[in-house]
Amino acid sequence: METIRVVCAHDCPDMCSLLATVEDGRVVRIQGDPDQSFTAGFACAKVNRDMELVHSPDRLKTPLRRTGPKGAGEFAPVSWDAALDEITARWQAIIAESGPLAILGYAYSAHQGQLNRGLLLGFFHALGASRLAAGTVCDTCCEEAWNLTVGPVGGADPEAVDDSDLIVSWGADLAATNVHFWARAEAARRRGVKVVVIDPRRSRTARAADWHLPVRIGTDAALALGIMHILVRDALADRAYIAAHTTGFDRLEAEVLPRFSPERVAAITGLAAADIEKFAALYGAGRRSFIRIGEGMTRLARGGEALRAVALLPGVTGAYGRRGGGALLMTAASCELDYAAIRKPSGPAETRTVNHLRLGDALLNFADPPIRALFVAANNPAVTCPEANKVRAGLAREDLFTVVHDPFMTATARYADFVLPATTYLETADLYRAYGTYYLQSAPAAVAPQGEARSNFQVAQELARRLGLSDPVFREGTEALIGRLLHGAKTAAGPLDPAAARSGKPVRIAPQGGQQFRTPSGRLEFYSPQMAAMGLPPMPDWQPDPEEMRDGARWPLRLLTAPGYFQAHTAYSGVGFLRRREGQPCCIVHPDEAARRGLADGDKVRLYNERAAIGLVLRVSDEVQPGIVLVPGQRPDNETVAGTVNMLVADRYTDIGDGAIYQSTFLDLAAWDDAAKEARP
Ligand SMILES: Nc1nc2c(c(=O)[nH]1)N[C@H]1C(S)=C(S)[C@@H](COP(=O)(O)OP(=O)(O)OC[C@H]3O[C@@H](n4cnc5c(=O)[nH]c(N)nc54)[C@H](O)[C@@H]3O)O[C@H]1N2
Ligand SMILES: Nc1nc2c(c(=O)[nH]1)N[C@H]1C(S)=C(S)[C@@H](COP(=O)(O)OP(=O)(O)OC[C@H]3O[C@@H](n4cnc5c(=O)[nH]c(N)nc54)[C@H](O)[C@@H]3O)O[C@H]1N2
Ligand code: SF4
Ligand SMILES: [Mo]
Repeated sequence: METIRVVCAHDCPDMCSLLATVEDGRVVRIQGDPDQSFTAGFACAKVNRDMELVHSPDRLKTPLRRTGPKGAGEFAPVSWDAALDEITARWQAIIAESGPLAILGYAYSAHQGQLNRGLLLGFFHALGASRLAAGTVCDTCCEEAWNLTVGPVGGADPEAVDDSDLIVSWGADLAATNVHFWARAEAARRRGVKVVVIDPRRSRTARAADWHLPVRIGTDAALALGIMHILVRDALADRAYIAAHTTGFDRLEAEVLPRFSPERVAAITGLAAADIEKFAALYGAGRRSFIRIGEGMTRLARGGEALRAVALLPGVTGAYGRRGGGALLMTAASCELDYAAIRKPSGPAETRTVNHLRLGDALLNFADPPIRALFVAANNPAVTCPEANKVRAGLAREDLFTVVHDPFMTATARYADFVLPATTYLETADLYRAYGTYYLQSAPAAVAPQGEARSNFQVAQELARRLGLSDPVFREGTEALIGRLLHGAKTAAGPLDPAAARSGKPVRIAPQGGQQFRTPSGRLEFYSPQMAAMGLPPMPDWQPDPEEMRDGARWPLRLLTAPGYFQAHTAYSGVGFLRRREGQPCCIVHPDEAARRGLADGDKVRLYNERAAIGLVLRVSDEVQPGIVLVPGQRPDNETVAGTVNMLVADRYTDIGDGAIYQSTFLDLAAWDDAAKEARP
């Protein structure tokens, strides 16, 4: 028996340090590493089961070549050499006829290691293929809005929450998605610090908090501006901090805030004016109030504006200047590795880009040249991408040559011409830096690749070799490539010591002192000249969105989407225990909405709009308010009654960052009709 120090590579802000116990080449136990102070002692409920993910009977064992129609999931095993030779021969023929832009590499974040995530991107960069504008399904809206407000720099250190005097979880279900931060927040509560949750639904986090403000979906900008209105009115704004560290507050104060009286904000947000007053007083009294900003409020048409307004609040009270105060969206921007060495080894500076969330559109509508070859890794767009039916129509194109690299036979892989078995992170070595905490750590593989699985890293190098790409990064080993990443590396804690980074132990890289601002002015920007130049409103405001108003008039319910507790997208669907713990894929409505339709808890229901109809099991609960249907997680079709939630979602962009607008989806609900099984409107 051996214990190996590893790092959790799932897409999660915590980046836990883990101990893997290995016996006879098998992972038999996963625990939190007690030597890392933030994630100390425990892994989450999902990763505690990762031995079952690594050794799942559902793992792909060999490469597969399609034998049936696209999407049917009929395949026969082939050798790696045969698969890679045929893939590269097809690509060479496509490049000869249509150029490299006819190829799209669609690789994302399921392996958070810098090499396993980055080198596939580097391969497609060097090839000059159409380039993925990645992450628009996830965080580009919130990230860009933060960058335009605070600058490309990490937020408050989550460990500083030990010094906070108020904790606000704004649009984040911390008990599900950020469990180690939540553990710290709970410890603070035991010391008497108040925890407030601002979320349209009574999430697990909201239930455990001191106070839950059930804000109406998409109205956070109005709430934040209303709080600022009261802070100004009651002389709770820190004028010295505003003068020294911010720009444009005078204009916001004169031109925007007067319109956000508590009464108007109450009408917009659905909160009581008295509660808005009470929260503003609490926030204004806090010297070190910590806002953990989630992505929830940004997954809708005007999400960028919402994030900007919330991220400006700690500038009004000066909380940004004090340890334990401020706001945390992400931390990654403060860890400056030489990412380009891996992700952009060579290749044209500019090529055609494909927005991650518009894969369906790219596959169906791009011309000159059309996308003729698609390579998907660490991503399951047939389920997780908006307009999932458009994605599938694109994947079903007979003239599209598709390769999917994944540890499991996913809904996307079923459409592939070749499926390649991928390792999981426990079978790979890599260098990690967190995006929700200030840590960096290298880690070895815990066990050898299972079956014939190969890592993203290895596949990138083998494809590059076969295509004659000569960049050294496609020949070097992990140690050499980690050296490239660390070259000149800077962190919020100063220059990075390469020996520490390679030691396999967690390295803390947290900033000291107050929040830094990396905007063009070097200040927190209430008024953003950059945004004015981009044709965007330079100051946050709140207005109804015309398309949402139109769809809201047509359909009685609005979609609320939130991460599953025992699932993260589809990444754990290979673990039977977690599937059962998450329960049958469901949607949740308020008792009034169920009664109005004569529906009861446990009924199979049809969720539909002009785009599609899907089938889920109904749960009835007042954790959501009337007018909302909550669909937790993105469960694949083989688990649902029919279809998957993103079939209902449009591929429109958010106001900032071209992100996904899951929650600008409007729909209705009816009893499921077994006779009409198909997922059609
Ligand atoms: N309706 C709705 N849709 C959403 C969201 C939402 O809130 N609501 N959230 C969005 C967000 S935040 C995100 S990030 C996306 C996530 O969307 P995806 O990136 O598609 O996420 P997963 O479903 O987890 O797919 C990851 C795949 O990678 C595979 N995998 C795991 N490890 C490796 C590896 O090392 N190598 C390779 N090659 N494959 C690996 C897994 O088996 C899995 O099939 O979904 C988005 N979609
Ligand atoms: N267990 C689990 N953990 C995960 C994931 C997962 O799927 N499952 N996904 C991982 C990934 S890829 C990511 S990007 C992160 C995602 O992390 P986040 O997107 O920050 O997810 P949550 O923390 O659940 O925040 C979403 C919350 O926002 C609320 N919300 C929705 N709309 C609004 C609104 O208009 N206003 C306000 N105030 N709140 C709103 C939802 O009800 C929900 O509780 O989590 C990561 N961790
Ligand atoms: S909390 Fe996040 S980082 Fe930690 S073990 Fe779970 S998924 Fe991994
Ligand atoms: Mo994400």
